[in-house]
Amino acid sequence: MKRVSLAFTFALATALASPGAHADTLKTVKDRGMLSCGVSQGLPGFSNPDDKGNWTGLDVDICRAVAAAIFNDPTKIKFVPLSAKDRFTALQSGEIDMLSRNTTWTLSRDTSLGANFTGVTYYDGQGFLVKKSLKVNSALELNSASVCVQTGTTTEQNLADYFKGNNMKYEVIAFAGADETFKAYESGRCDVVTSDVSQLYAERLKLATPADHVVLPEVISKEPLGPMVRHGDDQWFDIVKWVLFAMVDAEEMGITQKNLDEMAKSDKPDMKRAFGTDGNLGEQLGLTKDWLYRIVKAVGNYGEAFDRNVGAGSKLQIARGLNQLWNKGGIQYAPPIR
Ligand SMILES: N[C@@H](CCC(=O)N[C@@H](CS)C(=O)NCC(=O)O)C(=O)O
Repeated sequence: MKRVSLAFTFALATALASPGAHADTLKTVKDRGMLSCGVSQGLPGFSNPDDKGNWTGLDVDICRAVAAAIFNDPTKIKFVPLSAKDRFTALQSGEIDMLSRNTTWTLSRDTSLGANFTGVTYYDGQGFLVKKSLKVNSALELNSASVCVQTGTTTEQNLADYFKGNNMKYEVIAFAGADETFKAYESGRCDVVTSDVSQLYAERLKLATPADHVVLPEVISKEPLGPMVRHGDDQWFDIVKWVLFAMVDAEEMGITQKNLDEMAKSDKPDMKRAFGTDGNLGEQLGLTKDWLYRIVKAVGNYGEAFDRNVGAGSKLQIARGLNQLWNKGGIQYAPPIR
């Protein structure tokens, strides 16, 4: 079954990723007057709608930053909620201009899906969530456990690798959506649920008594999460890539949503380049000279977006950890704006 769907995906990717199929995405987006951005179906901290349909989250802010850079208006977006399984076809078919949905960058996704990852918005890894009452302290104590997992994810594959690699038996109980997966776990259909650690923290908040559940210490994989665009449009690839870099570089340069107007008056050469008061770097991307100003005004720098959505200023309370800047002990690093 799995093989059939992979072959099908590959054929579809090849058919749709033909050069020129969606070559001028920037023009398409401008003509439409709106960015179409693929997100999750609801994951607090990353992409989550409230009861009025307003989306917030770190992944959502990446979409908003791209819209701000193009339209100087972060609301010119149509959010398209996608399951793990459907996310890539939506990108391939042109239904969305970019995917910003807690998606792990892997070799096969970079190649056979006909897509490009534009960077890493969140360095994650896979973990396990169990009920405290189970009295398990380590994933290595999970031999013979039943495990709830979402289909169409790297999670499913890592789970198999981890149990095989540690000579442990397990029973998989797989679901297409996150809600079903976590409801099944909560109702006791499985002993443990596995997913990217950030998503475990997010989903735990939705459980009846979050404090009854604990994330085990093992992180069993690398899950670099980032936005994706289609192959075949280098300008669009550059735009989505540099919007994230602008957010990371802005943090490194000390440019914040609050001090933006002050910083924009700076005489320093790197500030003048970033704000477009010297040179035309934004225009080289197909945007405007004030592209970085627009981005930071709309969503803040990377650290601000992180804190507000998943970090210290959010309900998730996730530590910066690996997602701290490279010169502050983490691995977030953006090439220079010059
Ligand atoms: N990062 C992994 C997992 C992504 C994933 O879909 N995780 C689930 C686990 S919570 C999720 O986000 N579901 C939300 C949804 O289906 O809307 C991948 O790219 O395959």
